[in-house]
Amino acid sequence: MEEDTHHCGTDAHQTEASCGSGEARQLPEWAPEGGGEGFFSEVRPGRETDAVPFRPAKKLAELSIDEYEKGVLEGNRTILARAITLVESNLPAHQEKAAELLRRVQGKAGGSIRVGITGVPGAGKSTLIEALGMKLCREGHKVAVMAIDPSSTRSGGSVLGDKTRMELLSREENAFIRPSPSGGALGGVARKSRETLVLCEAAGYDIALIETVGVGQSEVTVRSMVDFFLLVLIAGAGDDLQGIKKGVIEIADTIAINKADGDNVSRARAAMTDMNQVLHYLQQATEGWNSRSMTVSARTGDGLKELWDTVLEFRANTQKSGVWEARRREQDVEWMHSMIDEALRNLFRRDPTVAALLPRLENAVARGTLPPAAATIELIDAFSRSRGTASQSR
Ligand SMILES: Nc1nc2c(ncn2[C@@H]2O[C@H](COP(=O)(O)OP(=O)(O)OP(=O)(O)O)[C@@H](O)[C@H]2O)c(=O)[nH]1
Ligand SMILES: [Mg+2]
Repeated sequence: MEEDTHHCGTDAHQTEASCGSGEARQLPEWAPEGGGEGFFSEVRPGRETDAVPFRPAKKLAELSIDEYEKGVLEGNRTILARAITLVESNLPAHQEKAAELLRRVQGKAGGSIRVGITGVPGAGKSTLIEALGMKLCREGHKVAVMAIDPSSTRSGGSVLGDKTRMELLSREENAFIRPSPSGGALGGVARKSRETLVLCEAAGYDIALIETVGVGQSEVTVRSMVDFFLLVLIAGAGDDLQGIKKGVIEIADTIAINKADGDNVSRARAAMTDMNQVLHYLQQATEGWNSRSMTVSARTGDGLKELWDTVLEFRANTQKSGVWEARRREQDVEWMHSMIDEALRNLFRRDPTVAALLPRLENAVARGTLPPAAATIELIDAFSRSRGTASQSR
């Protein structure tokens, strides 16, 4: 083709060296000496061509709120996933749209059993969620799986929500897996997760399984958004409490001793007995419910039926006593307060007067020339004045 010869290098010098059929080929510098004609590789000059035009990835058309609402309520997984992305976005325009969407679908939410699952890394939470999730899907449920992992911002990706660890479930039509949002502070992650839960429920998911790691504060956050709280432990790792804080045991409605399979069964049973004794002396995590310990194997499926029966028994009991509903109302009020805190913090941080004043005051506090309390008062006053509501406190 004429085009081809024409394009063979823009540099005339190089073209001569390597393009003409009778010329000596220019071999790469690592070519073996004496490789001769039989040596396959050669250096060719780059060539410009428009044969394969560069196509930027197609941007998804933005959906209207009506489209989001309809898609979510119809249980459209693609739109649900995009709605969650909207909720997770930190852009003010997205946040406004997300808030409107949530307002519209909120009435359709609330219909799931919300189960929080915590435990030390490697206890088998994800494996348990996969096994339990598959069982529940087979029984006709729609299962949403979420993860709350505040550390994911640091590691650059969610560990807990790792889909590769839930291979079967991620291919299951009635399951929806969403990794942890990477929202910075736990407060931000928690808000996004609560809103994701609302969207999943509005999309028809009747069971929500929320995984979190049992170290730090995240388990308390998860407790504040679920009905039933499960702690997953394993036997035989030396100290049976495995670095789990006593506080986590105190808020667990059930403790599953996982990996009760193979030659680990008797150790798991012994750990279960120990835990039952511990639980006996603790206050009830949920009013009217005696927390219990049981052995399970996420690998073989042993004990999973008993575990889910316990969740159902818990729901029946607490719904009858009113504790279930009361807890949800409390959680909503708590959620409102945390949203107020977040909104106020954002207003304060984004206020131009505060932003202008802050570096100087921070500096003065750091040098020790201004007490922190005085700096705070000055900032809050400046903030109040700038919002047109001058503080009357002084
Ligand atoms: N023998 C046996 N191994 C299990 C069982 N459940 C999980 N495992 C194994 O334990 C390891 C950790 O399991 P995961 O499900 O990833 O544990 P995790 O608690 O989700 O871990 P993190 O998400 O890292 O906190 C994997 O190698 C699993 O195959 C079980 O019931 N029996
Ligand atoms: Mg996991």
